[in-house]
Amino acid sequence: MKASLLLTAMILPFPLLGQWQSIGNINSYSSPSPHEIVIRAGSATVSISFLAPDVCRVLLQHPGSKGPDTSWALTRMTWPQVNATIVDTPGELRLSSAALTVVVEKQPLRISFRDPAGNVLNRDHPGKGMAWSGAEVRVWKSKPADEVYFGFGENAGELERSETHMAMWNSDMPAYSTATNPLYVSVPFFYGLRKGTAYGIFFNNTYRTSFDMGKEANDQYSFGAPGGVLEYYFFAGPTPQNVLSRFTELVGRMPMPPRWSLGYQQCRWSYTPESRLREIARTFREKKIPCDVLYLDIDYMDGYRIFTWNLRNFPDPPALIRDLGKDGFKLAVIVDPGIKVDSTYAAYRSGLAGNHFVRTAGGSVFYGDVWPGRCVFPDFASTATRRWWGDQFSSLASAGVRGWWNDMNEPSVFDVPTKTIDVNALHNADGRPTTHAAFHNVYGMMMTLGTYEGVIRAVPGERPFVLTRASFAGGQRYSAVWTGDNVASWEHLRMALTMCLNLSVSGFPFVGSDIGGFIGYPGGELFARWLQLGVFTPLMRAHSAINERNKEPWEFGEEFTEINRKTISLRYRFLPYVYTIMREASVTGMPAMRPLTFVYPDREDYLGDVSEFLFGNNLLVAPVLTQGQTQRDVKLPAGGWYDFYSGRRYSGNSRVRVDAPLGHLPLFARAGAILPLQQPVQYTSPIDTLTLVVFPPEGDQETVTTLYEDDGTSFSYVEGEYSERTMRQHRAGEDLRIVLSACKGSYVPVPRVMLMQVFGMDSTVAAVRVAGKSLQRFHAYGLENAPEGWAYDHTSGSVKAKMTDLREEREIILSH
Ligand code: MIG
Repeated sequence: MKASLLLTAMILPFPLLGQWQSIGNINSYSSPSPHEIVIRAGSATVSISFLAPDVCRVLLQHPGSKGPDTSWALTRMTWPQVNATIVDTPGELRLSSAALTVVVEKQPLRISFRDPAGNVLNRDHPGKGMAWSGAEVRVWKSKPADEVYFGFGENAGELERSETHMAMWNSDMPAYSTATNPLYVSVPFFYGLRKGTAYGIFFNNTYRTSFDMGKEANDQYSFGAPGGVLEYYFFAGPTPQNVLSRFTELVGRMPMPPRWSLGYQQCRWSYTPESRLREIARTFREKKIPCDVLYLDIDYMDGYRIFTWNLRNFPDPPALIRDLGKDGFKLAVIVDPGIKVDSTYAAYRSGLAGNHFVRTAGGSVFYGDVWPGRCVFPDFASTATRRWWGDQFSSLASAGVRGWWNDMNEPSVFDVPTKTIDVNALHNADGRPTTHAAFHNVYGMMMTLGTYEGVIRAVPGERPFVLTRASFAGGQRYSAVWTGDNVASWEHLRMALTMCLNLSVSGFPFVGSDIGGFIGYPGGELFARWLQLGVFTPLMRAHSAINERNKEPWEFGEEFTEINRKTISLRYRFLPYVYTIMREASVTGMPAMRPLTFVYPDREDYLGDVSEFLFGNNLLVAPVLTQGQTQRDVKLPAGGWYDFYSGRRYSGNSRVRVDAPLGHLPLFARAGAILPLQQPVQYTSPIDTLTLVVFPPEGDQETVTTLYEDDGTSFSYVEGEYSERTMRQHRAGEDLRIVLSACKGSYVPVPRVMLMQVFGMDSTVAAVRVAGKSLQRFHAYGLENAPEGWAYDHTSGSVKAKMTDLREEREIILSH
């Protein structure tokens, strides 16, 4: 008994409860505007306000809090006035919008959120509620037994997080495991899900926040931080998609990445000297394995001095990059934050002269060891420093570098016991001195901001591609994320998928893992399977640690080379779809990779199994994640589904077993979808053949799919220079009617052929009419050489139609 009590005390994530001061009774309140109440309760002040009918902000200020933080995460600061009413009764205050009622009990102050029907969505724990202890803040919430949680940014464990404890503190954790926490990226945001209804909470605090989701006691959960204010945003849902839409409205969404960054990317630590890099480039082209991006890791630099070249190994970078460019490659290089202490090194000198480095509490420059030896660290909290940092990119950019890999930006420091900058060190933060304890979690994100803006200045008019290891809520505004130093194991393949999904539902759509594993050797089978998953992770990049055997896609023997070529080619065929999905993410916040739980919150069986997921709304991906497996089970959601390759139709809400031999990635298209694909290419080049693979809808439903295109590199899409069309389809009896809308936007793709492949139609189709005119009918083999026409292809059981792609609206009818 005694021993177990002691144990409980030891594992409590906070000092004993007695030291916490829970918020007490309400003394008075005011209402500075109709959608806001400000409550005095003892020495504390609580502000509750609506940003939107379904978004509510709660802010606690207590005697120990130092006022609101600089808000690093938020982008949207002004929201329209929300119609709300305030009702004051002896026992409680109610603040209601059309979508949400906040009930504040007065004695003591406890908050609950209710839907318009009065159902409680979330409530403070009656015994504790909001509390503080010195500078620490925490809130305890009631946890219904059937409520589950997901989100929380980068996490290698299960998607569902109830009964776990998590901290957020960006950390360099090579060879992490499912239990390693924290990792590189912090997103203090989560979903609560109960009986199919979701709400979301964003804890807007950059300190080392912690989340106890019912581990401490199973009737409650809590979140808090050792400093800063208790400020959180409550999103009423009721779907996870509603929650994510509002969360990303608050913290921002991803701008469109350059199209080439959605091609295959090849990295290793390190391709050096330049002859090795050229050999890699040549091998891709010789072996006809598509690839867009090659990387240089830390060894391209002169003694790890950021923004320099080792001119012995890379004597003429512009010439090298020009040659790579002729073969269709872009070059990305790594940059670390640590600047080598060296009075002959320009970046060190100018950074010191401009006072751009982090200082200790005592006011001297903070030093720490990283790759270059003794280093100083740019203070990314200050605008002037981010500008100085960004300006350093001009020479790399003018040499032709186009990808910016931001590593070690937790930041990772080798020789300090805490492995990072001292928490008492000071960031200037534009004249509002901020401790590293407060800034740590946003250090990486602000580095990516400095990088992103600097690169835009250096290469005006082009979208930057920035890739980062560390980031924070909202970091998707500036950078893609990869999941750090993983291991070549089957378990890590599964972890890669979970981590990408966790990041995706936490606001980061542009994610990927080191394909094949960073540490260790995967062998052919694991590499091939990992690459297959990579087709449907937006960032498709293979990487390897130093001193590992070569792991390029051709390094596993001829049989695997063939499989890997086919896999990477599949990604390129899917690019129009992938690009459209990224556009959707940038406009709506919906990620490319969607756990089934996120889309079907009422299906409890999806919660514990993320081995299949949606890529966009119309494609179900069921990768093989287990050694030796050549078949797998798939739990198809409701509606109809088609095997993407064979066109075989499956009824939804079913469990099917499908073949998945080594070279095969099981994919299912949603009935009603039109998947836009393109011709095979060696690197992202304009679409000359647009293929629309049509999977007819169920019954007499009308369905809509979108195709989005733009020039792929500039910002002119923001001004409307894009091409967007909807593709509707609808069965009329046995017949099928497809309507391609006129293209919206001013971007005009190159003239091209459009191929349609329509599954789910029988061979008795007698005519295909396009805009009222009958197409000529061919035998399947005859269609190849005809400029227009149609055929029934008995081999694939599909109707194939060929025509010129036009920007006008067109109706296409398949009739019997
Ligand atoms: O301390 O630059 O996660 O991708 O290859 C290791 C060398 C530093 C860690 C990155 C990894 C990169 C490596 N870096």
